[in-house]
Amino acid sequence: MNMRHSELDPFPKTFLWGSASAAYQIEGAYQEDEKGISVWDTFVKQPNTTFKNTDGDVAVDHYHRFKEDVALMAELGLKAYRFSIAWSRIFPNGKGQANQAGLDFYSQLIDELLAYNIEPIVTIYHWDLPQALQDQYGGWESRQIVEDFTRYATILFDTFSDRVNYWVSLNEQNVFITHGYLLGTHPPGVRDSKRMFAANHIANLANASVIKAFKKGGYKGQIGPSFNYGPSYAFDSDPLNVLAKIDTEELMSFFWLDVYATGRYPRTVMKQLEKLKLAPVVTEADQQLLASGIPDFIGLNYYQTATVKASTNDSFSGDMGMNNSGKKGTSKEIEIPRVSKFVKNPYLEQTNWDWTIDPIGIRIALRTIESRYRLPVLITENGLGEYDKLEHGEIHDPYRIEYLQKHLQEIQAAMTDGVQVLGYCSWSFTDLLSWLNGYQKRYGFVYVDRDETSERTLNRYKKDSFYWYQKVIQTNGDYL
Ligand code: BGP
Repeated sequence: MNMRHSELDPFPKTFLWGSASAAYQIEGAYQEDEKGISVWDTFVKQPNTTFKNTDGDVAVDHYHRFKEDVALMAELGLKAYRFSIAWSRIFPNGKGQANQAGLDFYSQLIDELLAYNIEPIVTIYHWDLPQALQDQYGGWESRQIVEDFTRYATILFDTFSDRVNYWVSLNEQNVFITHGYLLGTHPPGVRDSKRMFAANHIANLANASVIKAFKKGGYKGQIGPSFNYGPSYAFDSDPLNVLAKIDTEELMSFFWLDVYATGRYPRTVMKQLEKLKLAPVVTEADQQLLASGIPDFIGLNYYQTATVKASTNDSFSGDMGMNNSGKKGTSKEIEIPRVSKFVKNPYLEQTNWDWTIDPIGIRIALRTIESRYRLPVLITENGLGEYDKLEHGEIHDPYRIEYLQKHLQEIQAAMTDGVQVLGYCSWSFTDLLSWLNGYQKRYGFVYVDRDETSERTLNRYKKDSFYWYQKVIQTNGDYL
């Protein structure tokens, strides 16, 4: 319902005001201290895979500057910080003997955070699979990975769960699987829908296996996957378009969320996949594993919504025509054959990368998760990627403040509605490497002086949004 600001419940005292990052996008030091090579280290070196061929070899050098970065987090007043662990720092070859230097790095980072009372939220997997496992058995296409991923996660639980209370199992399985195996825009660059659904099922098993191991091990704390969920709207009340909206959400969202939260695939999607001979092999033992890996919370990564019309087209081009250049209006219309065509929403603005800006969409996402699964939600990503300008040591980013403020107001409204939200991690804390969009698409509260062509000084500068979020946290959200 429509609520006035004065009618909103205050944020709970325990609300985790946070911000987020991922190892490959910030750390750099890609070959230091025995770190192994990941599939991203390899993929970005192939020409034309990323904007201006950018890579994360140095990224924003967080590996060497983490103390400076954590001090900035403390100055901002963060209550939580979500980061990911690079699997290939812990197991350079994906398995075998753990690398002490890798464990030490994250141990120091966790201690540094705790020294400032910042709650670490640890993502176990944010896309940087050890290349060795890709080479040995095809990574996510082999069931062997279930065991290796579980062993890797268990080492992390054993080493850090005395200090870590929140764990994210897989980050955006829907994104790394569809981009990696259908669109070919992420490693391993495959375009094959049958292989995609098979790899996706294995990733589901790995996710459930790690959650099961966490629960069985009796570790304290909570665990859940982070999922990139943007609700879909029907373009209008034409029943065909409303049906297209339902089909789109089942195929693009509930196909994952249902498995996480209930251990079962949505029947409607599976039936279609079986007809098309695209369904993964799901055994009785698989069903049991999925049912025994139900998370404590759903991690929500929310950026935008989609608006759809029905599609009558038969074939899929496999070309999403994404705008990775930051030139507004250059993305192509996406169409899922016989399901839906993605169209512009006349009510909503878009960013320079053609991402729709829709604060109410996050409330709709939260409400949907609550009514469908009744699980608490930890917002693990939300933010605005835009050009920022450093002038005389300052960065004025009122657009980012407006974006974050409106989304947080809708989150507060969703909580007032009855959704259980544990916390909010903006994307991102410092500027960082955007996987396919280089360094010019900036998300941080902290500007980092580097671009696609030069590492420059890598100095950090606080943006206006830094001071704004500082006030929001100081007042526990009253300032919103
Ligand atoms: C999510 C990823 C993040 C981050 C973010 C912004 O999908 O989990 O790692 O990159 O999106 O996306 P982009 O960098 O493409 O703008």
